[in-house]
Amino acid sequence: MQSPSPSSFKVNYIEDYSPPVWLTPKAHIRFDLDTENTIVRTEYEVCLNSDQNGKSLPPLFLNGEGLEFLSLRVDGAICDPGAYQISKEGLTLSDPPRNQFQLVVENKISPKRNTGLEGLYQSNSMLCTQNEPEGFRKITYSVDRPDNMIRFSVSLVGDKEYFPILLSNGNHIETKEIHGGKQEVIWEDPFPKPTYLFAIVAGDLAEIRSTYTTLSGREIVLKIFVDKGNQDKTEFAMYSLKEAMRWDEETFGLEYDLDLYMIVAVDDFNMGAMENKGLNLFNSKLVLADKKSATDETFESILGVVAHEYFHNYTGNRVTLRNWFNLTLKEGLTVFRDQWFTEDKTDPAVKRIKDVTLLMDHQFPEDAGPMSHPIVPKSYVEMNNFYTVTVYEKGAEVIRMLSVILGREGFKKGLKNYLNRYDGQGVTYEEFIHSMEEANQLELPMFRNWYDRKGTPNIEVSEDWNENTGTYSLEFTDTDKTNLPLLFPIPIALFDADGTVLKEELFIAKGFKSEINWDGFLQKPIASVFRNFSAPVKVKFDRSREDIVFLAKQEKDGFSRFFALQEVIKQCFESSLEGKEITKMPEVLQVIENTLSDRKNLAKDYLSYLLSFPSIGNLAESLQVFDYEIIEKNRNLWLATIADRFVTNFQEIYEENRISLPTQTRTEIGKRRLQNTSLYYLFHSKNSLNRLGGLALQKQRDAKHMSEELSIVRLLSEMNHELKAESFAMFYEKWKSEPLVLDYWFAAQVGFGTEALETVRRLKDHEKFNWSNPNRVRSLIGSFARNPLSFHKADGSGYRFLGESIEKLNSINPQIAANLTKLFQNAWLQTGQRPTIAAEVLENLLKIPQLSREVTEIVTTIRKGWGL
Ligand code: B3K
Ligand code: ZN
Repeated sequence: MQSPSPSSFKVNYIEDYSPPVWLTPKAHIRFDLDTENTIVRTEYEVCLNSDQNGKSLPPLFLNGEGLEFLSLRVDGAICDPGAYQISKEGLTLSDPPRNQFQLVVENKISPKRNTGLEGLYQSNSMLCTQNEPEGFRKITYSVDRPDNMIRFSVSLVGDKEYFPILLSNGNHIETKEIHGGKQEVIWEDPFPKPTYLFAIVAGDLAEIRSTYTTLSGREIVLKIFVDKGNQDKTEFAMYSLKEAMRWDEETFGLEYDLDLYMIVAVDDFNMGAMENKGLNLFNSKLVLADKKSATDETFESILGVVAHEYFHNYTGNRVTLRNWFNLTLKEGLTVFRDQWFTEDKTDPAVKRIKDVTLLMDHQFPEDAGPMSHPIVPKSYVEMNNFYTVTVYEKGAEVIRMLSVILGREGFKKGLKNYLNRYDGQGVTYEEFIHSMEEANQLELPMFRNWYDRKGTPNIEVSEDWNENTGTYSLEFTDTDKTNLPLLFPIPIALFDADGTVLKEELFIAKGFKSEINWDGFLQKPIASVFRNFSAPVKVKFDRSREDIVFLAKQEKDGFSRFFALQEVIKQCFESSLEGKEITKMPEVLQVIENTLSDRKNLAKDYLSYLLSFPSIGNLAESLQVFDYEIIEKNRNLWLATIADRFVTNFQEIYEENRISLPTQTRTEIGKRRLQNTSLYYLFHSKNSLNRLGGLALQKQRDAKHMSEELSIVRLLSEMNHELKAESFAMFYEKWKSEPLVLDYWFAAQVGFGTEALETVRRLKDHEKFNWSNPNRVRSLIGSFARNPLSFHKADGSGYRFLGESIEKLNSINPQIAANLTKLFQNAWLQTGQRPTIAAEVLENLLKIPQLSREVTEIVTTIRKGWGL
């Protein structure tokens, strides 16, 4: 994203970075907690970062936003008002006394009025914090930047009845009773950390306790805190935490470094979770789960996110960032670590399929649109806008490339080197790559360009086989020769016609053109390139469809087989859009038939992916065709053709998997997915639709696992089946008192079909909907805007509705409003009046008085990208 300078908002540029002038190596904060008025008293040891050599001391600036200033003391003496200035951005002490001194500042905040959920805020009856990236300045005055490392101690004072539980980072030091029914709890964190990792929690919560013994024999106490009544939904999160702890010890030799690890579930939370040192805060939807109320996808997200936050303890917390431009240093790396963990704990091919699908469906469009930015952005107005799929998912792909180039053992050596060298410091991606190179004794200069180049590279592949000499060669061309040259790994396999692997090789492409060749081929081999999706690029391989069909049947790499199969479908689908007859496209039926006949050799979960038909959004993105209604119409035709042709097989698969145990094992998860996949096709078969409705409702009624129950609700909704209203009503009756389950219900009603606008308008006034809760907004408004058939309506009604929602949210929660604004990014690619109407909606947003920095930046960037 190019961050333009929208009106009065300041732009931060990477080249302007300079180290902090003043540091605050030690802080003691006392909170007098109250939902309406909390008093914060912060005591800092302040020191100059570098020796000023007798020159006069520079002023000290402390960030502070929306704080009510109360008092300032320097070295114990109260400052008179002439000695400092208070502005909208913070506090300036013009004339610091020495290069080292003590400063005490007092201010007041109101957690209750903080609906943006950044800083200290209230969620139900609990008080909690979210400080990354720049929320700390909404709590107290501070040098609020990640390269200022602080040793914190905290004293929390609160009413014992309201806030029996008072938590912060590190170790619990003591609890004291004080007069007036209050208590004071003191915490101290031995590890220096930036402000963004600071956290407190106060509330009347239930505690679930367990222990974990490290490989070296230390016992760590693990605690999960939830609202009372939810204790029985934490088993899976606790299990996930222990698995993650063990995995990081076994894989990287990393052992947890405190004696206590805490997770708190919060209902009102802007994102998934937050890795505060020793005190992770989680969106409750990523902690609370049982088989009746959570889907298999939710269980897997819990596993991945609990692990992700835990892994940050080293990659992020112990070694942190020098500045926010380098966010991907901790996020790309930690996403890669959590992906690896889940691959080890589940099925590596399935996990890779899910991760690459996410990248292609969300990151590729971001990188092709107005918000495209390198994984290290060069400027930002509001850092919260840069927690993007590019920084996270493409960032993880870049790290993965290193692991392919160096091998997993070489990667482990490199990571150890990095963590040892930079422990306790804030660094950049340069230090990371250097550590990798150093540990492996090699140099990868061009690799660094991945951090600066935006857009998805297009790589053209061509092959050549010389019948006479037996030479077979592959050439790789990066088509954008004006851009920065790259280095990327290409694992290659060459097959003979029987499916035997003749050669397996890791080729490292460098620069704009690279070539590799082999001798001794009496017949042309069939090549599989970029196996397991080895680089975040778009590959165009000019080859026969026959070869792709071959790979869809024979490739041994699970991901690449899936990818080839999808490629066959997409190519044929594209031809059908051009008006060619489906019956003339036998390859799709052929590869599906092959998969079906091979099914006993394949894991159930994996098989369900091989049999899945690409979504409307995925087809649109891959083929760059944005007429969603035409795509939907053709897709339904294809589904019906496949369903009719293989109806007996799908019935068999359904029968074989109809009964599953409600447990989270690979087999049972696979069975549930196969039930859904086969039912999905059966519903598309022309003959069985009506007969199946009754069966589906019965299945919904009898379901023992949320994945079974919800899949019916979704299916009937997507089919616009006459029984869908009954299905929604039944679901609601059963779950009306469980907000997290109702989120599935909201989403299922607006996520499909062309008529979701009316539904979303009705549901936004539903008694269970709440604009202040990010989970509700994401499931209702977000799901609507991700339903291309309704959001991109030709008359612009979908765009207008989203515009109204953004306006409403702008004053409640700007971060959530900005995230929704991003969904306009591809409106420019649409046909008819759509781009004009989208542009008008965005222009009107700019007219809102008090438009937040968050929304302003996104609107301005999109408009600029559209040339407006
Ligand atoms: N680091 C947090 C994300 C913070 C988002 C701030 N808008 C969670 C994570 O990525 O682990
Ligand atoms: Zn993270």
